[in-house]
Amino acid sequence: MKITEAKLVVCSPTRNFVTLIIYTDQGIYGLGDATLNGRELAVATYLEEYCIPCLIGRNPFDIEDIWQYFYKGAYWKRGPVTMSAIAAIDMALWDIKGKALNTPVYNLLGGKSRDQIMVYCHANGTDLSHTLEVVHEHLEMGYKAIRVQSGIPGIASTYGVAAKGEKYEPATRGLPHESSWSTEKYLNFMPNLFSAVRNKYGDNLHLLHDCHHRLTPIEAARFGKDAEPFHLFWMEDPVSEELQESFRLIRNHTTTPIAVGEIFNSVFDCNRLITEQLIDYLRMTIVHSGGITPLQKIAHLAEVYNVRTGFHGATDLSPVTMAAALHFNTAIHNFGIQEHMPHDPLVDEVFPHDYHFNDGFMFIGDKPGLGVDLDLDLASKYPYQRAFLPVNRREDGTMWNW
Ligand code: KDG
Ligand code: MG
Repeated sequence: MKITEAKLVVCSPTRNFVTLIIYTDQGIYGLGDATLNGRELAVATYLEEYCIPCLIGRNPFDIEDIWQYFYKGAYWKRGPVTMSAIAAIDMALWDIKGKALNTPVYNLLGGKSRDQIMVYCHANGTDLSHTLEVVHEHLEMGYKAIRVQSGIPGIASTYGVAAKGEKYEPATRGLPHESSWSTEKYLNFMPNLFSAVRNKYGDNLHLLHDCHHRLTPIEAARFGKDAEPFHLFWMEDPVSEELQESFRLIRNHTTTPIAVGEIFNSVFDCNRLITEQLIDYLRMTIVHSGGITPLQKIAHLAEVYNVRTGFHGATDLSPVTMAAALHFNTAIHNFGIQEHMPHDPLVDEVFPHDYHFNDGFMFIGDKPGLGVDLDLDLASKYPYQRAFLPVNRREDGTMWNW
């Protein structure tokens, strides 16, 4: 089998997605997600200019060699743009291989370790009582695990919270929105929120929270200690994660489990976190980490150190990534949980897929390959529109992590 052509589809059915389609001489094609929120065209150009010409004529079954060709062979290793581009190629090749062998991708990754994938959803409220209402709505939908984010008294806007009645979406059209931040107000408020959720809904619900990179290590240690009575499933991204040893300090102070990694793109972002057992859940995602091929190696390393997966699954990852993640989660032993932020129904129409949600779990179908397609006609009706993630400043105006 030979790769004959590859093309990119950049579309915006409510939000931007970049999709790579690789075609072969046997009529089989594969899909890969290349979406990097707020930087979509950088990845599209990288693929178009530097990767696609080198793919033509290659045997799509040579997944490992093709991966190394684009990783080692580029000389300029790592980084989210490069790794998202390689991920798209890698996903598409696994899709092709599954279709060619007439089997779902999970069978190529070791077979089924489980039949259902526990997911967590987002309950975002403008204030404490609104958040409690939204938690209730999600419990009614059957979710067993819920991430709670809330507006904080005294801060105009914060991560993860939309205006009342609106759906939260990280990127917005126009120039970047500026939000403001107070660590003090946040740290004082959050334990009240967790306490209110536990008082109202009891102990069985898995409760999660995303600090979104905003604390220092000692502040994160306080956060984790204050959260201990409410036994969170995890605290996510407590600190900015460039410095892996930060997590040792947090770890030394608290038993609240730690999840990190949605902005990682290589094993070298998390090797110490894993081998020194400084975290509990790895949040890397297939699209931003170079694809299924390297993540399989990372997950196997993590298994040795009792670190489980909890892959990123926000709306900026397309249904192609969700399908790939569900195959992956089905196969690996050390699966923990999968994030589920449902796509707009239009996105599901543009990307028809073979997975579904029911009563707190996701189920992958048994179509060959990844089991996801792209409706090219429909996609062409929604052209790319530039959008940005917000930026964040402390109350005195200092730039801070968003
Ligand atoms: O594009 C950025 C979002 O995907 C990210 O902010 C979402 O933190 C996030 C999460 O946990 O889903
Ligand atoms: Mg997050």
